[in-house]
Amino acid sequence: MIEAQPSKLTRNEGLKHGNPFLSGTIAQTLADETADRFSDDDYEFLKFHGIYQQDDRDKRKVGKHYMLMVRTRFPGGVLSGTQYLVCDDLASRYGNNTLRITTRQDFQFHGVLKSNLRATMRALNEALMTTIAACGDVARNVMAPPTPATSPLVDEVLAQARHLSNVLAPKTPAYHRIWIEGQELNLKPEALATFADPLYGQTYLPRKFKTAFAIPPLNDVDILTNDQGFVAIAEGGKLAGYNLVAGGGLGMSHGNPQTFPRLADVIGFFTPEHLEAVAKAVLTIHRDFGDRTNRKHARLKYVLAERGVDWFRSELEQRTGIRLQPARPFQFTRQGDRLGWHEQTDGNWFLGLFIENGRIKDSDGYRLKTGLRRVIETFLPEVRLTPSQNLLLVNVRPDQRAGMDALLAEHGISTSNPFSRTRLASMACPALPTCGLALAESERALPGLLTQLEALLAELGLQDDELIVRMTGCPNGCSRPYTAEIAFVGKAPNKYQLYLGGNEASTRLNRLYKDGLKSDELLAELRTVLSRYVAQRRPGERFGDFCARELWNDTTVPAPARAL
Ligand code: SRM
Ligand code: SF4
Repeated sequence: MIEAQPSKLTRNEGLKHGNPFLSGTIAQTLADETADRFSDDDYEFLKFHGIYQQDDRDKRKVGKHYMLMVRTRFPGGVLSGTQYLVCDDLASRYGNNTLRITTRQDFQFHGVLKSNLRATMRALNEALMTTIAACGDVARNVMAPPTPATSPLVDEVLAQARHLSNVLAPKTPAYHRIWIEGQELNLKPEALATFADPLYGQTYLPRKFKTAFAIPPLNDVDILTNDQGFVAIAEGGKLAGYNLVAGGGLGMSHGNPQTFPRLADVIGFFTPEHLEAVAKAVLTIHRDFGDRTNRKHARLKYVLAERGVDWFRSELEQRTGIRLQPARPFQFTRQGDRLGWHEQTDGNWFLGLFIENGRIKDSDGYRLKTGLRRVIETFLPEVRLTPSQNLLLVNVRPDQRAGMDALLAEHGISTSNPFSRTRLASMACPALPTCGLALAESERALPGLLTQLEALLAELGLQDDELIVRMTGCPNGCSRPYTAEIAFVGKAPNKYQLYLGGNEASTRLNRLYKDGLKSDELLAELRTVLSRYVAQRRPGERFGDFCARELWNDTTVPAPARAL
C-alpha cells in the first residue's frame, strides 16, 4: 500500500522556520554599500518590516532599477499633524515626492533607494510611527472608522482598534535592532532558531491576516472583506459588544478556480472585555489550520469555506473558553467617507478631502502636496487616512476654518471637493510602474477612463448618480474591486475583466460580466448596460442593484442580513 505523502511546505515556511527572528541578512546588506539590492530571501523577511523591494517597471528596457516601497502601520489611519509633516518631508527627501494613502489607511513611500532606507525607517520611528508587520505573514494594519461624529462610538472603537493592533504585532527585536540601533546582527543560526514569538510561534501565519472594525450602518472599512471583523453593536448609545465576522478576503488568480473572493461569515456576538481573546483565537485558528503547502490557498477564508461556520465557532469557543451569543441584528447601508466640512460632537470641525487614488502629489494648478503641508504646519490638525484612500483633517477650531479654506484655495484645492459623485466614489490600486504583480495599468489609467465614463453618464442623464467604480492591475484585489458596482480588473497590458453588481453597502460581491476587454471596449460594454439601466431601473434603484437583479437574477438580501 502506498502511503499518502504529506504535502511539501512552501519556501516561505522554510525561511520563517530557519529565522523566526526575521532578520535574514538585511543588516549586512544595508552595511554593504556595493550591493544595489537585497537577496531573494531577504525580500521575504523585509516584508515583515513593512518594506517591499521593487523595481521601476517603466525602466526595465534599460535594466532593473531597484528601489524600496515602505508601508506604515497606522491603526484606524490616525496620525498627528507633526507626524504627517515628517512623512511629507521623507517622501520629498527619500521617496518619489509623493505620498500614497492605501486602502488600509496607511501611507506608502515609493521609490526609496537602499542607501536611504535606514534613514527613512529611523526618521519614521523617531516620530513614533512604525512599519512593523505592515506586510508579511502576520496581522496587518487594523482598520477602524476614521470619521469623527458619525456615531458616539467612534472614539471608543478607534481606541480598541489601536490597542488590538499592538496586541497582534509581532514581538521580534530584530526590527528595533536593525532600523533604530543600526546593529549588524551577526547572530549564530542556533540563536536565531531558538526565538519564538509569544503569539505567532516560530513560523508566524501561513499568510497575511487582516482585521477591521465597523460601526453600522456605515461600512466604510469594507469589513466583510477582512479575515476577521468586529461589528460594533450600540445599545442605549453605548457599546454593548461586537458581532464577530470572519473568513473574508478578495485575492484570486486568473484561471485558477480554487481561488476566489469571499465575504466574511457572521459568527456570533460577544461583550467588549473578550475582544483580545477572540481576536487572538481567530488569528491562532488561521495559524494552526491555514494551508502552509500552498500560498494561494493559505488565507483564513479557505478554512471557513471548507470547514464551515459551526466548526469555526466551536473551535473559537474552545480556544477562548467563551460562549458566543447569537449575533445581534445590524445593517450596513453605505460605504465611503463624509467629504467637505462637518461639525464634530465637541464643537470642533473636520474636513474630508478627496484624494484621487490616494496619491498626494503636486501637479499644475493643483498643488495638493504643498497645500496640505502648508495647511497642516499652520493649523496642526490631527490627520486621518480613510479606507477609501481619502484624508480627513480633524479637530479644527471653528475660527480656523476660513484660514484653512483660503490657504488650500491658494494651492488650487477646493474644500467643496468639486468632482463628480462617481469619481469621488472611485479607487485604483498603484499597479504600474511600482507593483511587481501588475498585469495592466490601474492608478495611471483610471482618471482618464473616468473622464470618458463621466461623459457617457452625462449623455445618459446619469451625471448626478453615484457609481462605485474600482480598478486593479491584477486579480489580487488591492482596491477591493469585487465589492464595487463596476470593476475593471487587469488581465494583460490594456486588457481588463469587467465585473458588475456590487452594492452601496459593500455586502455583496459583484460578478464577471465580460473578459479580455480593451479600455475603449469597456466603455462600449458599459454604454449597453447603462442604457438598459436608464430604461428599466426601478425607482431609486442603484446601478449595482439593477445589475444584480437584471443580469444575475440575484434578488436575495445581501449578507450579512441574510445570515442572521
Ligand atoms: Fe495588496 C500584494 C498594494 C490592499 C490583496 N498589494 C500587494 C503588493 C504588495 C504587491 C506585491 O506583493 O508585490 C502591492 C504593492 C503595490 C505598490 O507598488 O505599492 C499591494 N494592497 C496594496 C495597496 C497599497 C493598494 C492600494 O490601492 O492602496 C493596499 C495596501 C494596504 C495596507 O496599507 O496594508 C493593498 N491588498 C489590499 C487589499 C484590500 C484590503 O486589504 O482592504 C487586498 C484584498 C483583500 C485581501 O487581502 O484579500 C489586497 N495584495 C493583495 C494580494 C492577494 C492576497 C490573496 O489572498 O491572494 C496580494 C498578493 C499577495 O499577497 O501575494 C497583494
Ligand atoms: Fe499590484 Fe495587483 Fe495589488 Fe494592483 S491589485 S497593487 S496590480 S497586486
